[in-house]
Amino acid sequence: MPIQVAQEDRVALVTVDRPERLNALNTQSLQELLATFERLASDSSVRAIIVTGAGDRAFIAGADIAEMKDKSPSEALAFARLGQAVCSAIEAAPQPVIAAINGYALGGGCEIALACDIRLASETAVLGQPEVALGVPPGWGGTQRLPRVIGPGLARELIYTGRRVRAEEALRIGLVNAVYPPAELLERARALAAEIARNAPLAVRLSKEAIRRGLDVDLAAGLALEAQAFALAFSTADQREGMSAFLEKRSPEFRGA
Ligand code: CO8
Repeated sequence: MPIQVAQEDRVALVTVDRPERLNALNTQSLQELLATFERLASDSSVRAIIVTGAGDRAFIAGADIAEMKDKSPSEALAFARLGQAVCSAIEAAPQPVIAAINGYALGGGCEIALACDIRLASETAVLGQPEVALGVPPGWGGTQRLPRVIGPGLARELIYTGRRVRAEEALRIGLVNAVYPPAELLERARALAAEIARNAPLAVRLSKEAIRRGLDVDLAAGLALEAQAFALAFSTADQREGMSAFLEKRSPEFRGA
């Protein structure tokens, strides 16, 4: 199975496991990834998700070029839509998703990382959108999410040149949040996921949704979304628990309700 899922406490670890292809995604692995995120979305025991790649060389080296090469335009459209559906499922997952980028994150691999809420990289990570060197534009959201993450000027440069970016530069331009030695990456991702998992899950979920939907609308509409999310939280037991615990000087016990 190209996609492995393990759960420890309240954190799910999703591993793309095709190391002999540097974890490049073919149709089967995309379908499994989509099914995995659909399942995790409705699993309230999961409070945060980490995505990483098997082995020590690659996060995901992109779409599987061998499978893609002979596609007709209509087959390519279906393949683009499948990859986009995976990215949208990651982006819309109720739980925050952390990309632990343990090596190459190129093309579709960079696009999967861009769909995640938070990107952490190992010192060996290499990111980029090399599609134009293969005769195609990005197809799984790179033209849309990269400008939203690093700004349109740099995104244009990276997409038009196909230039690869190493971890330190990725950190400088805001493409990743932090860089760690390879041996520490997963441990750091787990610690971050655990920190998120300690908070009220519905409040985290409402925050994620307000940020995601707010990025696609103007400020006034975004603020209206935020006010609605804030009000909605006041219908939860966790709001009462969180505020009571503060006033009673104790740790809250959130139930996700
Ligand atoms: N697809 C298929 N196989 C791959 C891929 C890939 N993306 N990447 C690596 N592999 C395979 C290699 O072919 C090789 O196989 P073999 O051992 O049989 O020769 C094996 O993995 C190991 O790779 P290398 O020998 O090339 O390892 P190197 O260390 O020399 O190089 C690189 C590592 C730099 C990562 C190199 O493998 C590389 O450039 N890979 C391709 C990266 C790339 O261009 N990715 C973007 C692909 S396009 C894309 O993702 C578009 C997504 C949107 C699609 C839209 C739908 C139509």
